[in-house]
Amino acid sequence: MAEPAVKPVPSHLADRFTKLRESFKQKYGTDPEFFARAPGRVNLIGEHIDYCGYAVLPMAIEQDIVIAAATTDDQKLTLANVDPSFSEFTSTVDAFTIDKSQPRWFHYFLCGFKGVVEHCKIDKPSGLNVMLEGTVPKSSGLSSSSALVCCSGMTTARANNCSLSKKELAEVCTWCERYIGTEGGGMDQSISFLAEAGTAKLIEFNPLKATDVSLPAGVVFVISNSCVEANKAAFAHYNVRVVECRLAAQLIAKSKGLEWRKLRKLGDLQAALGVCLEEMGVVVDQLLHKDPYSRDEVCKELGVTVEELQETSLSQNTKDLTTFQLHDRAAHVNSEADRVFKFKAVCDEKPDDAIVQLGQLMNASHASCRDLYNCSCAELDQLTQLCIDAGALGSRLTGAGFGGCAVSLVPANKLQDFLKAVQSGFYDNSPTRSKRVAESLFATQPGDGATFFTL
Ligand code: ADP
Ligand code: NG1
Ligand code: MG
Repeated sequence: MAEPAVKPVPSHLADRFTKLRESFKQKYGTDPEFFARAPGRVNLIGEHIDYCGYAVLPMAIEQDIVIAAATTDDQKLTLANVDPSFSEFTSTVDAFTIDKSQPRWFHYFLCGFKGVVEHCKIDKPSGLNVMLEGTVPKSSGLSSSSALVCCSGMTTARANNCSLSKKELAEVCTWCERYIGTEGGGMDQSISFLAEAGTAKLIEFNPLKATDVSLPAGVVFVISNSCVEANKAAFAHYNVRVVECRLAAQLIAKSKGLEWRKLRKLGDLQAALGVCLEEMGVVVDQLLHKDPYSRDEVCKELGVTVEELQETSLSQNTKDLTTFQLHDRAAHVNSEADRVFKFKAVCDEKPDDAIVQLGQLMNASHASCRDLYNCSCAELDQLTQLCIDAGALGSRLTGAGFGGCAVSLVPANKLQDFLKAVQSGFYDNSPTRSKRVAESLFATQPGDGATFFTL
């Protein structure tokens, strides 16, 4: 597979890139050598299952992170942001730390930088002057963090003349974003690199594979932001879910006589058991109880001490957890994985009621995220219901949740009425939300993946 394409700046982005180039020049006194662009994404279906090894179905959005960069020969990294609320960071290329306990914007850049330097075994990384601009709403489930990490990774590769394919970059950026502390599954980085304009993608993992999914005609996907921010690295909620899924897999593996320590994903457990998703649902119901598990019970079932449990299964910010919800998390993952394949099948086969079926799958996904995965919030539940009342065929939270955006499937001929109703129902009556309505409520098309732009 090819490296990210190098293209001239397209005419519709000319003004934006001219401004970015001027900001760069003002700060550093030279022109940038190149621009890198990595998009955010909206996940249409398949939430919180990538880290369990299951396929997901996202598309890239127009909003992105763009970096103007130039190499330097002084081994210095200078990271500046056009948004003055993100203060400048400087360091030498080999003397920085990524502080998981206090994630700052430049730590995401450093994740991508460190990942590529390690992967390509670059002895003496080139110094870099960077000016960054982002349009992905932050901490809103549209993956601003991964767009930033991906943009940094590709910038670092190019600055050091390392040729990495889009797939390699996706894989490197998946593991290196974990330096910030979140144990993500790879959906965001994969779609940021592998997206193509005009098509959503089924993303499968291990091995990484992206397959076109052609969406039915006559409908549009609309994003609406609940305006509740949820920073995934600053709080443990995200990793708690990852760990609960891991323990669910390990407890089932143990009771089935499998080597449980090696099994870390529900998808791998399913493969080891050689059962289909439906049968896997039965296994989950039979072997896990609905009440939360105490840490002592988990240790007893696995036959380990608390210290061993921390070592084998928990992460830094989840090591002190004392209760785990296992049944409901595994039940969500299992049913959500199934909905992804159903969604893809409806898109491929396009039955007469395709759009109605897609809407129903999205609604079921939201209900499962809300009731089994507990990753919605009151504002998102209100917003998705309002979207349905305003004419959407389906509406669900997108991304990690706990706040952030909903995605709704809307008949194209009802789009204007839909936007009006959601604006008046959710945004107009709140001064903070109404200020942000333009960037918070918009229709979106499947966008292109990461590219370099030349001056
Ligand atoms: P998301 O759902 O958007 O990926 P995360 O909580 O994972 O949310 O990441 C959000 C963090 O990414 C922000 O707190 C900030 O540190 C960083 N970030 C995102 N966009 C930008 C930007 N334009 N400039 C600087 N940092 C950004
Ligand atoms: P967001 O909400 O964009 O940070 C996160 C994860 C994904 C995936 C989704 C939930 C990272 C980088 N991203 O996305 O891998 O698990 O939540 O489906 O951890
Ligand atoms: Mg993120």
